[in-house]
Amino acid sequence: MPLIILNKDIETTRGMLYPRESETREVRALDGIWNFVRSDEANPTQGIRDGWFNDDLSKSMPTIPMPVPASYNDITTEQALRDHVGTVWYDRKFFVPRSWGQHQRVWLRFGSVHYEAFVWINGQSAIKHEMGHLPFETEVTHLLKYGAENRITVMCDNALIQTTVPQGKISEVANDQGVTIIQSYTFDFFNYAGIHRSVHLYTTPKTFIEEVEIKTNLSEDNSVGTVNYSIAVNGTAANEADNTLYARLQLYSREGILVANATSDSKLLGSLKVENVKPWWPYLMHPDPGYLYELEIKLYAAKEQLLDVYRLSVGLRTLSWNNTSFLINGKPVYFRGFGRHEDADVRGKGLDNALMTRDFNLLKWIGANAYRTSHYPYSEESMQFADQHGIMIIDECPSVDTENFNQVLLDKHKSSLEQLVHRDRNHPSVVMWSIANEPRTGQLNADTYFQFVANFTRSLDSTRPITAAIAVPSKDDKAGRHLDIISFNRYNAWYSNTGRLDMVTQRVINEATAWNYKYDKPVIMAEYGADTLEGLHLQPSYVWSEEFQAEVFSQHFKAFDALRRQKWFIGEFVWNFADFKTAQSYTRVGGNKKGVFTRARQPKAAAHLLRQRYFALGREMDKCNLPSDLFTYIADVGSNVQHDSSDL
Ligand code: BDP
Repeated sequence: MPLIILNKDIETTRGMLYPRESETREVRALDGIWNFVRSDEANPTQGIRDGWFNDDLSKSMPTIPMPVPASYNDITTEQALRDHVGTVWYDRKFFVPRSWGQHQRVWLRFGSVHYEAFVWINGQSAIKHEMGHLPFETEVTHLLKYGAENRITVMCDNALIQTTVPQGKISEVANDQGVTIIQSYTFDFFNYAGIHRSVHLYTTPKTFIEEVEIKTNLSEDNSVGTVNYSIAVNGTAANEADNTLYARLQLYSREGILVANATSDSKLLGSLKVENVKPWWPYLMHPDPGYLYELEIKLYAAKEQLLDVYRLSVGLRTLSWNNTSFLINGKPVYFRGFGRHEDADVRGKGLDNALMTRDFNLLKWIGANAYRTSHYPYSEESMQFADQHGIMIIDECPSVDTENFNQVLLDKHKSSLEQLVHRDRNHPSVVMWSIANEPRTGQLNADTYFQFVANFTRSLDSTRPITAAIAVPSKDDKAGRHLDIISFNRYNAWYSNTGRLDMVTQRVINEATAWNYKYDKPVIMAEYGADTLEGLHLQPSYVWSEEFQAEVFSQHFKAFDALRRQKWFIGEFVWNFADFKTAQSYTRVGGNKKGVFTRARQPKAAAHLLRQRYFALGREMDKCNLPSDLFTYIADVGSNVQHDSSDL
């Protein structure tokens, strides 16, 4: 009997604007070295029962130093910590200035903790949050000691079960010492855990700008832009009938010139009109991609009393789609990009600005214009980078390999999308929502389940199309009809017909065509690739060698070019940008090696090939300039055979 799934309401997130300093706000990061303790796996709730949050962890047990942000797994040399299942504890002290205790409010915000977090301030419960990769915050004004030292304690639980997003299984199995607890999961990346992104304290005035939602539009000829805004306020001044609040908005160009201004109505809604607008364009689609304006929002109470100031970047662009194409600013887009991971040695999934900056430099070097945040939301800092550099993002929620569809799971899945859309809705770089990776959409319940998930996402944001990366054969799939764009993952010559380079091109063409035939929607190949051990060279090419990866790509390129002639094929995404760590398995040599870059972010041979293709596509479609080092000089072989950029 199929399970009956109900479409229940999901609570909406409040606030969550990225913490920014202004005339009315201060921000302080609590990043650094915290104290850390691993709980006994057999007794994960001991710390709660014994009240470990009531005093410094180090007073009752030995602690070790732990960096924040970082995954804790690879910081020490202990296997027990790397593979730990269950709870761990962090704490640290910090001072709060006396001045923060007057006329303002203080908020505590986590960029993300994987998977579940429990937070105390000075021994008092502050907030609980379930779900990795997404921010959460709470007011701590009443919990802090001003002009004095404070303590923050965090308990983090990495256990994944059938009703978490993503799903996992915990089992007790016999080992040589008795029994042990095993965490298993089907997804193909290491279940890194801990305080993964920055922890901030920030102040706001008593009545402050809590929400800003931006939607942009362009006139048909892209010459006039509109910024529609809606602001929500938190604070008692908002409730006083005689105190009408209003906002003044000023939009500045990148050069700091005021280009539009407006005063809101009392509902704090309105729009700004920008003449001679510079639209936000993707990288290589325009000579000046990623153009951002700065929107300054000033909140006033009656009699011109300035309450709060918040600034955010705004990119003006339009998105539209139909059953054959996806357009940005009225121009059809062809995606050339990657599936990726937030992953690095030592840090795991911890935010690292050096790594993030290197990754964007590599994306631009290789001529990519997009990536999918496979298989969970990436850091807010990386979303800001993507805005600035014109990299289009297919923004994915943490649902991966979802199966055994049930009501609790559906509610959490929807909540993950609610939190994601709420966090990322103002980013021009976000051009599509991905509601799942490789869900088991052949199952009967998948139809209703994904209908609810897709429609729910649409109800939150109707300005972006919805996709999911599907791996079941198109004939079995029951979710595609609820999507706007079909993405499929397939590993020809790797998981199927291993090593057979002669069994790639036609199969890719056939499968993409079958998806389009079934749903009459645009199609993207969201994953293809081959594991490649850096430095392994074998000629003729052989699986795992650098030669093989390049040839697998090349066989796909032939298919993509044939498909591009059918207008509905709109993108190619290599799996993966860089090598990454996975759970231990005999199919993985130190992790998944399908990276075009190594885990240390150096190119494998195929990176150079991919670079030539991505720039060739940019040249053909968007007339982009080619980098001078795209082709290496080989020989002066005469005027009719030139192996340089003029061949394009
Ligand atoms: C795909 C998954 C991805 C894996 C990849 C692989 O979507 O997460 O890493 O396979 O096996 O099915 O390399």
